[in-house]
Amino acid sequence: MEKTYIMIKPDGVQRGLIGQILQRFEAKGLKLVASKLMVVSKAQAEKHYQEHVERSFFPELLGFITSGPVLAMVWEGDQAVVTCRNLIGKTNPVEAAPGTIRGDLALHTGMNLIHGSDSVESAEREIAIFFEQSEVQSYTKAADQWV
Ligand code: DAT
Ligand code: MG
Repeated sequence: MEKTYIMIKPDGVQRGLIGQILQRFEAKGLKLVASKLMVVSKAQAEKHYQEHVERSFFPELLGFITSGPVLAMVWEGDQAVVTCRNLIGKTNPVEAAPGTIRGDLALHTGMNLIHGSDSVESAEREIAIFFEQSEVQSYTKAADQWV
């Protein structure tokens, strides 16, 4: 089953949006298989955002993502990567469709509430930055057959 790395960023934690964001993933029928509230280290942030190292906003991005606790998670399901990206919406909340997390709850690119892996390869890489294998659960949900 496909897994994806999802992270509620410091703005989402500070704004008290954890509950309503998680509700959207649960309601969709995805399965939570790992989660922890943690402060991202500079080394983890640099690895996680390595594709953006040359961008002008990189220092700001590192400062932001390490500025307070995040909720790091792994969600599992059929096509979990693209499904979660669709729930999250476009990077710039101005362009994110209503009904998406960023479209409904965010205003600015720099404070867009949540991260979701952009491919299966990215998901595997990102999950390994934030979780030990033993922290990722494998279990059956009775409702899975109804989703
Ligand atoms: P996404 O988070 O949708 O995968 P991304 O990988 O292109 O988007 O960028 C990672 C994060 O970097 C993004 O969520 C917010 C920040 N970011 C992207 N483009 C930016 C820009 N032009 N100015 C400031 N921050 C930006
Ligand atoms: Mg990205």
